[in-house]
Amino acid sequence: MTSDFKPALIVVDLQEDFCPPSGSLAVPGGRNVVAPINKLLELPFALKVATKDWHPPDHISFAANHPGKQPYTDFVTIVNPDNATESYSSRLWPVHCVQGTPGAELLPELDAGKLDEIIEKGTDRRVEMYSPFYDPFTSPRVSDSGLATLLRDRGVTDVYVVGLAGDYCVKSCAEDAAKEGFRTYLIEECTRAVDAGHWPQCKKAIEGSGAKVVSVKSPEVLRLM
Ligand code: VGL
Ligand code: ZN
Repeated sequence: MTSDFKPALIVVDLQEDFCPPSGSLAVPGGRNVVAPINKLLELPFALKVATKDWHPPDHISFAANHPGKQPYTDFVTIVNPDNATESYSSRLWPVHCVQGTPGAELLPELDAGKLDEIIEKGTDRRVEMYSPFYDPFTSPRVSDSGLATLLRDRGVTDVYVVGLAGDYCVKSCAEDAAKEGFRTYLIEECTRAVDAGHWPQCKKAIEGSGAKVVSVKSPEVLRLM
């Protein structure tokens, strides 16, 4: 492979709580992405990273931490703890991926022995963080996982994104990777959405950020074989 092509694979949040049969925030068909992702892990990526949603029990995104609010239906306004003029509205979720619990484990059928790094995200109780890079605030940023620095330090040029959930963390990962200047590909067969009906709209937003949504049979993937 030429030096102007150093591909990284980012496997987003392939954790028990995002999968049937017992995940608290199970994404329909979530487990079906493991087999094609294990095939990708055989390919000569320069760097293979998995991310884990890794929340403290009092995380702001859990409906249970907001009396009277219901998961999937209610939203809260999240204010930047360091700059009250910045805020965003964010969906509330069932309790999921609490640090150290079985639901936060990577799926056992994932070929985790092939991973080079595991990045934890969503660790600051005060902010939602779908992106494995950083939270949505900018001045100042509240939480940064160090992923952009890791990719740059390793000389990565191209980022391939897969995992769960397509319409939340995978989408944010692809958008931020493109924003950080990496050629970015989201491999469509290797993700599933929380709301499958919103996926076409999500794809447009992802492509609008400069990332490409591709198939496992696309030239962008085949060039790795
Ligand atoms: C995710 C909702 C809440 C994800 C994480 O990994 O897509 N979605 N936390
Ligand atoms: Zn989460």
